[in-house]
Amino acid sequence: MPHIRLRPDWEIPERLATPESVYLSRRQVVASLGLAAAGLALGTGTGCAAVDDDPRAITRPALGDRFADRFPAARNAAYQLGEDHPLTHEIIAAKHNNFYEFTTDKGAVWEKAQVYEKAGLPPWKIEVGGLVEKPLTLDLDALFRFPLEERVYRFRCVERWAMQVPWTGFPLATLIDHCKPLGKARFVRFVSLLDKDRLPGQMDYPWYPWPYFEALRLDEARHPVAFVVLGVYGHALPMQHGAPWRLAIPWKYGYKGPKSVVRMEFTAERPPTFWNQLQPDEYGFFSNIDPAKPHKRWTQETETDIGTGEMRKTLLYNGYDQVAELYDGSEV
Ligand SMILES: Nc1nc2c(c(=O)[nH]1)N[C@H]1C(S)=C(S)[C@@H](COP(=O)(O)O)O[C@H]1N2
Ligand SMILES: [Mo]
Repeated sequence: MPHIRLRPDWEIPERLATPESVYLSRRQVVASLGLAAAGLALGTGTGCAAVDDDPRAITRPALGDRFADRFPAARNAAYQLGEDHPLTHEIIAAKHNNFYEFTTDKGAVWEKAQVYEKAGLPPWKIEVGGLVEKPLTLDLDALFRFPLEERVYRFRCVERWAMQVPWTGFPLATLIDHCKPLGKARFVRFVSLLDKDRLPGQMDYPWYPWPYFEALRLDEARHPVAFVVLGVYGHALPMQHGAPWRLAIPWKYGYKGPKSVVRMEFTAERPPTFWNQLQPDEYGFFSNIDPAKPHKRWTQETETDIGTGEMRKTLLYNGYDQVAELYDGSEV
């Protein structure tokens, strides 16, 4: 099987936003380990015998056959895309990922994720706390019990790459109602998996404030377009897309959709978020897709489709105009 690597020259990694102090500490870490020269050799697992290049292995659900009977789910006709936005090929989407818990190399996340997943996911629970009637814990059985539907969504990373994928899941509003937040809750915070002994990115990049954390204003999280994702392309999620569940908030840049979530918390105050905390002038809390709001280091007027390579105009809210009702224009 030839090894297809998608590394286009238009790529601008989010990691270039890493503050200087952080790079400095990285150099110190590398130097102290005497690994500076060997840095590249430690890179991806390409060619490593443990990685299975078979397309079925690349897209295999991280939960194996568990919950296979929940898929495929009926497509919701209200969320389809026109011919100008063709579905991205499953393998292309599966081999071009941002998931820093594995690696900052978008073309190698799937390999690292596969190695991790083969050793088994930790026992999965979702802890729900903060301003709720009663703190609760959801297990995977409870999560996969909600009625599922498929939605074809646009996806847009702040780095200007875009794709169209069929997610399977249910509205985030359904999950929020299930958690019974108190009236004074105004935000909801999500925390991703922490596994410092096994997740290569958490071991290799100790300067990031692990685990990954994101948040939404509660009215945004309750908007019908905000989606809990349990599957993609008609089956449960492979690890690189954020198994066992992640969020799809298609009118915001990709980093507002945390993967492999283990905790939800309802708060009255706006919680800090991973990228906003690292670089507030480049990654706003709201981060709504807007061609008229350039990133500090590049324009956001255009985007490139990772499937077709086509460059096209960025749309306000990524084309999800129905969310405009949430905003008064002051959000950054
Ligand atoms: N936990 C976690 N969630 C994450 C990220 C991450 O590094 N860690 N990256 C974000 C970014 S920047 C993007 S663009 C999307 C990528 O999703 P995909 O790889 O499934 O396309 O995941 C988002 N969610
Ligand atoms: Mo991203």
